[in-house]
Amino acid sequence: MTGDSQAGLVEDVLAGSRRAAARLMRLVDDRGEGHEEALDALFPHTGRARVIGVAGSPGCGKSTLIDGMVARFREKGLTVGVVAVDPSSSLTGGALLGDRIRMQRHASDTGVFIRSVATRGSVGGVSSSTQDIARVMDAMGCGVVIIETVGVGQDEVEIASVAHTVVVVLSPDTGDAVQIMKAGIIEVGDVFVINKADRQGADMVAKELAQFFQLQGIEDPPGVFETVATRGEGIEALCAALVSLGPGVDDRTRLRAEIRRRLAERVVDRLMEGLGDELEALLDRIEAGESSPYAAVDALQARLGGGLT
Ligand SMILES: Nc1nc2c(ncn2[C@@H]2O[C@H](COP(=O)(O)OP(=O)(O)OP(=O)(O)O)[C@@H](O)[C@H]2O)c(=O)[nH]1
Ligand SMILES: [Mg+2]
Repeated sequence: MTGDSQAGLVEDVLAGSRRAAARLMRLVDDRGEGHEEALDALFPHTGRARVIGVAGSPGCGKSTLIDGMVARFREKGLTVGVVAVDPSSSLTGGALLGDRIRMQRHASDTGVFIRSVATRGSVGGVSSSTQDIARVMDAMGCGVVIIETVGVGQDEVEIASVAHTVVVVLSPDTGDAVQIMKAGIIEVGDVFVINKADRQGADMVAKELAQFFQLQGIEDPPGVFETVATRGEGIEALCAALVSLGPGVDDRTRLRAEIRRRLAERVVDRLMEGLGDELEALLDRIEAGESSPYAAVDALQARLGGGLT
């Protein structure tokens, strides 16, 4: 893509074009040529959207809940972006997408933008693409961006650095509460939802959660909402709370963490690219026991004239 057409693309995104946004998101997700420049150009126009992370075990009802949340936010006149992080789509080629995203009723609404991304084995689960796509939605004027992440553990912990507010969804299906507590997720949850409140055991989950907050000596425990996402019950109260909540982590801290991560990624990419064929030779030597990763980094650093320190 030429610089010119890319600048045009960015302009169109800023003007709110859905087609341009879809193209840019594809470029970003593919890490295509010029995506970094495009993101840089968008960067000053971002930071207005309220980013809400929705995390919880597979099947706890996140997508169904988000579907209801989208409807509520739309009623309030907000445009909404949804990014569904799909850890399996790198394997299935996104074949499961239709099953995962239960938001079809919003498909024809031009005030709603839904996009799925693969995590591609990113360490923290929430891939850089996710954050970048959320930024594109932000730049195109979405008032709210909701990020759905699957799994328990790292994914949710990283979501805290991306989202203003993290909603942790539990359900009475599987010893969910215990699992979540083990994974250290409590710390990142600004709001807790016990979904599938129509099922037996929901009260038990609520009790366990309350006990946990008490045991931890948390004086001002986060809000806990019971929902039946399939019937849209409890979602209004949840959304009202989300709107009234201040950001969980202060904006500047989060922004700096994001910039730091982005810089680190690019530095690593550039260095690895810069090594070119030398990289394979280096790997050969380390594999043969003639060098070590540490020695290799020292040698690289020396070559950069201390430029890494
Ligand atoms: N009984 C009951 N079932 C629900 C409720 N919410 C969601 N479900 C059902 O639970 C199943 C999973 O719902 P999803 O919304 O796809 O859950 P998810 O957490 O997004 O799932 P993954 O994206 O695969 O992790 C579906 O069959 C839903 O219809 C609820 O409140 N009560
Ligand atoms: Mg889902």
